[in-house]
Amino acid sequence: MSKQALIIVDLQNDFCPGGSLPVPEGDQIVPVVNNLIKEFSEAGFPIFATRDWHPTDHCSFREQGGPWPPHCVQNTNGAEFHPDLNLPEETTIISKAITTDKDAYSGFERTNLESLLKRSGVDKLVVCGLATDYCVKATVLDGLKAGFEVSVVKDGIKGVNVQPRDSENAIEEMKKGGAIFYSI
Ligand code: VGL
Ligand code: ZN
Repeated sequence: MSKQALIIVDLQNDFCPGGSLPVPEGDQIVPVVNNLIKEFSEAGFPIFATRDWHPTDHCSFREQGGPWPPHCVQNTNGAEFHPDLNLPEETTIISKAITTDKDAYSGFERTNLESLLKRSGVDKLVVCGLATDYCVKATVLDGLKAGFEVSVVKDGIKGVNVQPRDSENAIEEMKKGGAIFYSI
């Protein structure tokens, strides 16, 4: 039987309405993600939550010449997970883009996520979170490249849409890479 893991991508305050880099309606996925958490906890499957965890002078911030306003600065409220997210104590937290000089959209980029998953015998990932067109897309594509079967929960993701079709295009790209989309 396949062993699944739930990967919750960057469901942090700064990516929700009221945050510094808000994904429109980003907070609306929280109840869906909480249902997934319940399902995975009851099945005894592991849960991973990635987080953007930037230093104050991170290279992706505009002041440093990057594309984004400051967001998810280490140890600030904006970097906290959404307060209504019911993360169990056993959740493994994966911090990414933690140094000044490099950005990382994927939860696999310069983290130990792949080795943790493989060490625990996981072969299938269920992915949800923010943002569809950046960190969800990058994490899904890297998961496929690493050899995992990857499903994405359609009502458990939301996109930034800097350009109006960005999320749609990201979904197409993930599907082309082999990801399966479903709704709960
Ligand atoms: C993200 C923009 C900048 C994301 C992170 O989590 O999708 N987007 N940093
Ligand atoms: Zn970031």
